[in-house]
This record gives sequence, C-alpha cells and structure tokens, in this order.
Amino acid sequence: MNNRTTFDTRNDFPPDFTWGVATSAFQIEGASTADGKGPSIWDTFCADRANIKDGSDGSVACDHYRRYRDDVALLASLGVDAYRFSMAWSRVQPQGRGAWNPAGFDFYDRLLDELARREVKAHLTLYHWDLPQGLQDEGGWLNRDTAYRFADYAHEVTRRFGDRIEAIATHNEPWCTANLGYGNAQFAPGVADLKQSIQVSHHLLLSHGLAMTAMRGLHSPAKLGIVLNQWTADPATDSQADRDLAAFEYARSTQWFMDPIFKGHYPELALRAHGANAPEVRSGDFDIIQQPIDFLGCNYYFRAWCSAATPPVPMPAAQGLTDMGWEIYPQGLPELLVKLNEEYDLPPIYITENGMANADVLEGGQVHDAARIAFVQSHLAALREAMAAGVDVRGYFLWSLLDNFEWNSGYEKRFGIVHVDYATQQRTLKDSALWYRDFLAARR
Ligand code: IFM
Repeated sequence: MNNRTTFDTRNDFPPDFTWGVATSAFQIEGASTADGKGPSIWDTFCADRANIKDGSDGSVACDHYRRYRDDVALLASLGVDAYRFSMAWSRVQPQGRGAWNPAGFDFYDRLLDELARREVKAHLTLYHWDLPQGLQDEGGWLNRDTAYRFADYAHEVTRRFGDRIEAIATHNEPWCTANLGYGNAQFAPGVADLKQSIQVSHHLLLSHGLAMTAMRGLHSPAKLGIVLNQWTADPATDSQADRDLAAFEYARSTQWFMDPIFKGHYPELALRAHGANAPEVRSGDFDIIQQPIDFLGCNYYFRAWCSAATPPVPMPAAQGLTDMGWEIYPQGLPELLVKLNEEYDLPPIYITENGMANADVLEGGQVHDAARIAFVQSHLAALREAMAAGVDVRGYFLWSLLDNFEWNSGYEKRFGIVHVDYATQQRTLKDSALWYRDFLAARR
C-alpha cells in the first residue's frame, strides 16, 4: 500500500480548483435515432454483436437524452463545479457534412441551460469517438478530408455555444481512435492495420489544429484545448531490452501526441521505429498542429509495464487491479505530470478523467464501493504531489458520473459513482458519490 496522506476535504487544494465529473455522449445518451440523429461508427460497430462483450449497444444506454434534467440535478447535488461531457457529432450534423440538425442542437442548448441554471460550468468535448457513419463511408479518419469536416463542425458548435461553455476540447484520447479503432480492431470502426492507424493519428492531430484555427477565429471566451490519455512506461527490469521497450512505448504513445502539439514534429525514436509505416505529412501540417492551446486535458488510469522477456516479467500490481484488469498505480500520476512539465512548455492542466471500474453490487439501495473511494483518494494525494512539485493543475474530473456503456465491454464494467440499473434506469448514489459530495462540501 502507498503511504501518502489522503485528503478528506477539498481544502488541501487551491480554492479555485475545479472539481467535476465526466461522461461522453455515446456512453450515456441513448436515443440513437431520435430527432434526426444520424448513425455513428459506434452504432454500426455495435450492430455486429460479436464486437461487444455482452452483445449490447448504445441505443438506450443511460437514457440521458430524455433524463438529462434529472442527471444535471443529480450531479449538481454532489456540489461539483463543472461537468465534462461530449457532443454527438451525428446528432447535430447527421452526415458529418452539409446540413445541420436543429433538433440535435436543441438538446445541447437545453443541457447547457440546465447546467447554467444550476451554476455548473460546461466542459465540452467535440469528439469522443462517435464519427458520423456518413464520413466513415468516405474513408473516415484515414481520409484527410475528415479533418476539414471536423473543423467545420468545431466552428459551428463554437459559433452557437462558445459563449456558454467554459472549455472546449477538440478530441478525447485520439490514441484510442488510432490504436484501438485502426490498430487492433477493438473499437469502431474495427480496423487492424498498423500503417492505417499511424496515418489516422496524423489526421486526428491535423483535425485538432484545423479546429483550433477555426474556433480561434470566433474569439469566443471558451478555453480551447485537447484531452489525451497518457502514461509513463516503466521497464520491468534494468535490462537494455526492457529499457528500450519502455522508451519506445512512451515515444509511440504519450510523446506521439505531445510532440507535434508542443514541438511541431513527431518523436524521432518512434518515427524511426515506424519506418515504412510512418505517416504521410504534408508541408505546413505541423504549423497547423502546433499552436498554443489554453489547457491540456490529461486522462490518467495506469502506467505501462514493459517487459521484453518471454514470458513477460509479471506486473507487480502491489496496489491491486481494477475490474478492467488495470494496475492501480497512483504514483504514476505525479511521475507523468512532472516528466511532461520538464519536457514541454505546458499550459494549465486539467485531469479530465480518472476513476476505476469496480464489481459493484447494489444491495438494499446502497453500493459499498470502498475500493473506488480509496482509488480516488490515493490519486488525489498523488496529484497534490505533482502540484507541490510545480505542475500547474487546475482541475480534476472523476470518470464517471454514471455507470455507462464501456465500449467493447458493454455494460459489464461499471465506472460510475452513481449506479445505474439498466432495466429501470434507476440512479443510486454509490458510497463514492456520497464521499465525493462530502469532500466537496467541506469548504473552508
Ligand atoms: O470509458 C472510457 C472513456 O470513454 C475514455 N477514457 C477511458 C474510460 C474508461 O475506459
């Protein structure tokens, strides 16, 4: 066990630190064909039942599209300052190009009204993996043109809502879109092709840059940035092979997305290793990608454990594993943030996701998820260490408000601090939600 101090109140953090909860559109909204919404690649991917472990889909999910008022009341009752959510692109632009869908915008308009009414700041993510199927039919993220369509979408959303949103992130975890969507077919659109996945990562970065330019031109007060999933990579032993593997893992994952944004190039180590799979980069692309962002969203769940041996040296996992089988490793958070702070000229950072899947059981109207409380406490203590070491962190968003559709794991994995009974859509605050509420309420 780690021996960090755990904090019982928010008072150990700066008074203006932002506390929030996070969700994403496809994982909670449901209503996948309502009011003119077009299909997304995740609707298509789920239609092949073999792609999702429990054979489920996002057609109902948490029914948040109809229950959003209650859900906003629920999150406001926890005392959070902010809510991070994403917009379903195909709800507001069914084909991903051309006509906008007023009914789709109406939904987000009402959601923003509701948040404002309860004085909860909106942190919007434009793209959390649900590409309009119409664009996939034209080549998806492998088609460079998709980056330009994304910029149009970003522009329109910011034009309509930019004055009512605190922060807008272009992408959530583009690493996942590239590596799980195109690298190993675990996610939509279900392609397994290394070369394609690397080209897709470039188009995602390009789309981020194009969207930033389009949004900046509107001079909206919203802070603009991107959300990356990040980790350090630890060699299992001191062997050269393990150290090389760890260096490559860090370069191909964390640095692959950071270097273009902050330094205007891909990391040399990863680029060399990719060889003929390196992406096609056109002249001027890095000028588009490398431009100032107002914040960096960091999603932290685990570190990478790198063993080149056969069989691999097992991960120690001294603090246990989550229900996803992910190592609980809070000390990786300050290690990561301090390292990033040394390597890059960082803007303010928000921890835009952190949390755990737990095998929760609802009994007598209660869920005793002590493991999740301990997880959050240990990560907050670790975060405080990073801040004490000089990293400028401005907020923390717990993933997730609700149990929800956990992508290819379907509904079997529960990340929420609020339990959802999918048969009745009944919401029940887990012990972790009650803990978070008390933690936030104890304001000096
Ligand atoms: O549920 C996901 C989320 O959509 C993106 N970040 C990781 C979470 C847990 O897997």
